[in-house]
Amino acid sequence: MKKLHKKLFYISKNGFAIGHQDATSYGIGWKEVDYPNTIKSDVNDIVGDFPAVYGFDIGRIEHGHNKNLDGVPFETMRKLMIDAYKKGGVITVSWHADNPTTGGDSWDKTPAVKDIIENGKHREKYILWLDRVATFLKSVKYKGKKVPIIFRPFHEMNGAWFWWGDPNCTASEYVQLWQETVNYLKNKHKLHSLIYAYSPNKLNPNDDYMKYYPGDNYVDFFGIDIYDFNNSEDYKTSVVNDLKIVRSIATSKNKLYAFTETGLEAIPNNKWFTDVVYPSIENTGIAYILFWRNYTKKHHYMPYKTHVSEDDFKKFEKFPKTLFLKDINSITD
Ligand code: BMA
Repeated sequence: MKKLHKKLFYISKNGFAIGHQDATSYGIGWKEVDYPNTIKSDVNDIVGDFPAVYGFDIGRIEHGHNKNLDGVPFETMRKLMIDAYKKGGVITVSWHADNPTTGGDSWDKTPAVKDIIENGKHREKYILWLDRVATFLKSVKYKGKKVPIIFRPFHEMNGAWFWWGDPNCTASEYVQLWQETVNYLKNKHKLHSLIYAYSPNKLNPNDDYMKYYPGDNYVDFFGIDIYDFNNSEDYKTSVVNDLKIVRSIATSKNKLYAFTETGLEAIPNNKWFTDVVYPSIENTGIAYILFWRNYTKKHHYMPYKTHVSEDDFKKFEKFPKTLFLKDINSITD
């Protein structure tokens, strides 16, 4: 974990690592199972290098299912995490947990946080869920040691779309859930290979970035999620403003920070990476930027071969601060 922290620090001094959610699990027109003995990624198919940061989501691990909410088998996920780590990549994990009160998904807004914190009526169930999370994360090992992971649970809590978001729980319930989760994973499971990342969504005018902050002893890393909803001017303004806030808070606490989720769905603007993203993040000091998943031709956030943004992404890759897998290997060697 200290090594990962150091690595992220060096990365942030040289530029920012480029990340992709489910980069090697699937892409447009392919799945990992179709390539049993090779590691494939849409990014690599375009620029001849892999992402430096690998996002995975463990939603449904809580039930002991063998596939996550997007159909990725946990066996595959573990294999891909270890492979990425072995090659010098950074692993980050989000958790789109189902609603423990109703059995619905993460987007089921029925209040549930109050039911799973201490003395809540579904507390036991939540403890079992955490046991399953811990068992899986502990099983991700390379050369006998646990792979360090940036763990980003209960993200975008200032938005209204998840059961752990505002107004579906109070800030103090949220803080309690976070603290109890961290304590349980550390004390009961001796899981010390996680860097805990706090990542609200884009700040609306009256939002306070710190409203749900669980405290310096419970958060190691800061982030923010901002998407471009086909309004690049708004996006740029938010990215610059919000990352300034994240930077000043993180720096004052001596912690690192990243742009933990972003994207423009289907990337119809063929200059988006070079004209919109790069200038907005160039001087922010982030350790990485993570683009969301490539699921279908309508729902993807990285280009793929033949996509209109392919050339723009190639230019983006050549920019001095964009760091891919080969770049971060040379930094840390
Ligand atoms: C969302 C969408 C969903 C997906 C979820 C978790 O942003 O991509 O389709 O299930 O993330 O990966």
